[in-house]
Amino acid sequence: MARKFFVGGNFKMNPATREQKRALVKILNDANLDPNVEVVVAPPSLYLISILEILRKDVQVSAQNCHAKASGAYTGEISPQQLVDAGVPYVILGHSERRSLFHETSEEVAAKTRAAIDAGLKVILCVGETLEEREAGKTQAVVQAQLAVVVAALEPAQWENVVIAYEPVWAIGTGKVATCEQAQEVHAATRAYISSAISPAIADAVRIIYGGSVNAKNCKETGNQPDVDGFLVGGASLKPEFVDIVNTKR
Ligand code: G2H
Repeated sequence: MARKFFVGGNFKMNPATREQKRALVKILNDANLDPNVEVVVAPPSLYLISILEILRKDVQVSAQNCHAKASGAYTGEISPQQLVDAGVPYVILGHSERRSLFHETSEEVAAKTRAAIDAGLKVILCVGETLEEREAGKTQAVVQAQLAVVVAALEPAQWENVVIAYEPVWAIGTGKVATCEQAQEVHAATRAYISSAISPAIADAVRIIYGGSVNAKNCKETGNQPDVDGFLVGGASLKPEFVDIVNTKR
């Protein structure tokens, strides 16, 4: 089954002003984007609704996080139900910055993933190893342990609403991109894991995208690997070169 190429832009806590936000949207609105690519941008929650209103309709919007509960006394949080009500189709969960800086455990990520999908969202689920773990030969064990908790939390059919983002922590925002061979190796092993843990059909259909210092120069080689189904882009999603990354396959 052909998997649709997926390119996400994770703006993180950027841009700094509403004027810069409008300029970013203008780049996308004016761009000639490959229609065969699913494009999703994830601005800070403050900008979700205003970006939805001005962004071209063939580019979707994602939140960068959500809570597992539908409502309640959780100061500072946003629920999956609120995102659905606002017309937001995607949420990024388990980003390494959430795991490390905000101490989110794999169990919390799995609970959020289940709650988000139950509420009607699609999830960009981030996994990845630290440099120390890679050097200890634990890359696949770490990635599979992060995924195993989600496998246990979801019904098999819910995986059609998940895009897995492999983001080696050592490559995030560091300029040290994984080689295309390193990315392909982890993506292929992850697909094999999904095949044995859930089913071959789900493994064949699920998109596994790469994230970590992706830019317009390094996207082609990695994007052409058989198990790389797209990218989650951070820093470069704030620049005009994001359009070139969306158009990797052209
Ligand atoms: C990894 C990535 C986007 P960057 O976090 O999720 O960011 O491309 O800046 O490494």
